[in-house]
Amino acid sequence: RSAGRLSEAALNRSLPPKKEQACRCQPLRAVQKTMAAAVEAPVLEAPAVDYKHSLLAGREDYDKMYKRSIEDPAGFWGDIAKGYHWEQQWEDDHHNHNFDVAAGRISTEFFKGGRTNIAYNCLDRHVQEGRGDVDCLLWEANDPGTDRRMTYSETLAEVCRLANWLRAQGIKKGDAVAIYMPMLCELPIAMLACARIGAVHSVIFAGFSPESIASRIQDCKARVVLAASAVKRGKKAIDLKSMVDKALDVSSKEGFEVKKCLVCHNASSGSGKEVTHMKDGRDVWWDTEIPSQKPESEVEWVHSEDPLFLLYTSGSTGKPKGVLHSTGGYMVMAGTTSRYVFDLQPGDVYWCTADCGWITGHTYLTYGPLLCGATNVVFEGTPTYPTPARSWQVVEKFKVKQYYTAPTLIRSLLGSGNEHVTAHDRSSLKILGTVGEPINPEAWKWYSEVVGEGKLPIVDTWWQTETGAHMITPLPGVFPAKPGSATLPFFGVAPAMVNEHGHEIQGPGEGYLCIKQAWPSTIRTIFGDHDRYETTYFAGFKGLYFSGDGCRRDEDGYYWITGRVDDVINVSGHRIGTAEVESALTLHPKCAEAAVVGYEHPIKGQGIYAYVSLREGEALDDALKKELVMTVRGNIGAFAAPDVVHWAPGLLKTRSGKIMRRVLRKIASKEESQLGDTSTLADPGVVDQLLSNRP
Ligand code: 6R9
Repeated sequence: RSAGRLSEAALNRSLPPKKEQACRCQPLRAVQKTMAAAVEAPVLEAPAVDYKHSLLAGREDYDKMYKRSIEDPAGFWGDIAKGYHWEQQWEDDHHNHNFDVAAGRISTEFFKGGRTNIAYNCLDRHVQEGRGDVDCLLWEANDPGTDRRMTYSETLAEVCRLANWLRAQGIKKGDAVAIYMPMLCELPIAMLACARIGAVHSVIFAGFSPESIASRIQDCKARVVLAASAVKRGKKAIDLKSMVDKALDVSSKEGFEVKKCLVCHNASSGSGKEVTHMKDGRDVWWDTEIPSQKPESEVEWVHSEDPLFLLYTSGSTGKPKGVLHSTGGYMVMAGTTSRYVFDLQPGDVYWCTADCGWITGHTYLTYGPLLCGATNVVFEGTPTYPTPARSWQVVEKFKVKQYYTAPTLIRSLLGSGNEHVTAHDRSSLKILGTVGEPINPEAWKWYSEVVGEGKLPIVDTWWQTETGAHMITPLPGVFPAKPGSATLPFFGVAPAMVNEHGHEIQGPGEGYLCIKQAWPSTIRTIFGDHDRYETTYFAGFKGLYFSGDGCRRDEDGYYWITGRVDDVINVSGHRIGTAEVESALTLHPKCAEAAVVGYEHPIKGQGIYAYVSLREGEALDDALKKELVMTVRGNIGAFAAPDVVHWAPGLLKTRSGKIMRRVLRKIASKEESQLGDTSTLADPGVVDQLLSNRP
């Protein structure tokens, strides 16, 4: 076995048999436990905030609109969609969906027959309406002191130049283009250029390893890669181009050739062009190719259901799934949620700290805010560099009005001293948002009291890569918040809370979180594997989309998300499939088998806990631990590196050979007094061994 990319064998081991029941859920009992813990935690009162939403007068407005959105989705979304430019009107019966596997192919259609272009709606529309001189992108480099402003007109011109270059490479509507870039203005520009010509972008977070890049490029067959030379994150300079080079070598050996790689030289990384390796005939520089292109380019009018992008995300089994979103519905829901949840209006300075490599950066950095004509902060660095005050320096500098971040950042800041926050003028802030994982009451409180001085609404937005846009979320000033609750469903979203038999629970209670009917930005398919799409999301509970999350609903109908109930762990708001980490670990020649679970981590939310059993005669010393961690970093990316490696002489299997993850989770979270029933274990003695050799 080479230390190469995930071998077929390794992948197959973790793939479910076809049509296996989708939900490898934790039993509701386990879910209820975590929920009980959440409920027992002191319930905080949210301060009454004085915020006037520009579109909704209050709860009654919301109730009325919500009711119509569920009863008449075609009419509701049709009216909203009129606010966007359509080159061709959609048909009268534009909205259809089937969420029931027994009734045939799972499908969702919105605005069928309509033709539009999301990049046109993000840029040209504003320029034509006289907002060309409004700032579109405000870029802040990793190191303070370097920044860049681009107006809507300038951004449009840059997008057109790149669109022309892509066309010159033979990229046409429907072709995939891979993007591996840090947070430079060129990243949203690259996404918009693809959208302009109808190409399907696949952004790969610039932290994934060459192996991960290679498998994504090959899965979507991207012939062109848009990349950057390097990036500095905090003090650390990272050579990104060499990662791409390795990925393209791997692909090439496996018979897939990328024809062109356009490389953006990132001067803020501190290194000159000469240190970047460029392969003759394949690699070209952005700054020699793009400036000479024409600043206008024809718009490709695409059908509403034509694909817009692919984004790979981890599931509970197998290799990452290429989540596919289509154009019209995604556009309307991205724009509408941005407009209502952030109350975004043209010219508002808005900052989302997410990277475009994840869904939040797609919907709430590139598309949603630009559809609203907002001024978007694009931040290259880490929000705690050079000091924990950086976020608030940037807020003060650009006069940010809406700030959207992840609980993990809030947790890391709250320990580093309030003076970092209070020393900076935050009077421009009007709305604070969070996303990515459940926010604990302590973090909520600090965000509200210290950052918001008790005066700002907090929007705790629950959604997923698959949902494309906010699903359950507060609307500022419209209904009262409860710290830790994502509150109520957005327009068009019909949640269902079900028990393990798929029966819907009415009123207050606890269960698995599903959605009953299609919303405009519903995931349309898993690229290249519609079967897996149906099995993963729709086969578990009849007629419902299953989110993979557990939730509780209180007497006011508010939803409290309790986290994943499948084998997906959420590390600093990043989804990681335990199966992927296990496959990577077993690539190490000394590792016989691995089982990975999540455990509570004070900053990251969840940490990665890896149990490994070794080949005959091997012992787990510090050097081997390091090698195992490096194997994961090399095969997936640094963010998936296990926090704990625990030597397991046996992996706690039942007599039928199933790993008892429930017990492994308990041991990882040091709750050995609550191991529960272990009588079905093939060798119950392993439990004691595991407890006695804790790392
Ligand atoms: C947008 C995004 C999705 C998973 C999701 C859930 C968790 C996201 C949350 C939240 C509690 C919130 N999650 N937002 N949990 N409260 N406000 O993060 O997409 O990367 O696909 O992750 O994240 O567990 O299922 P994605």
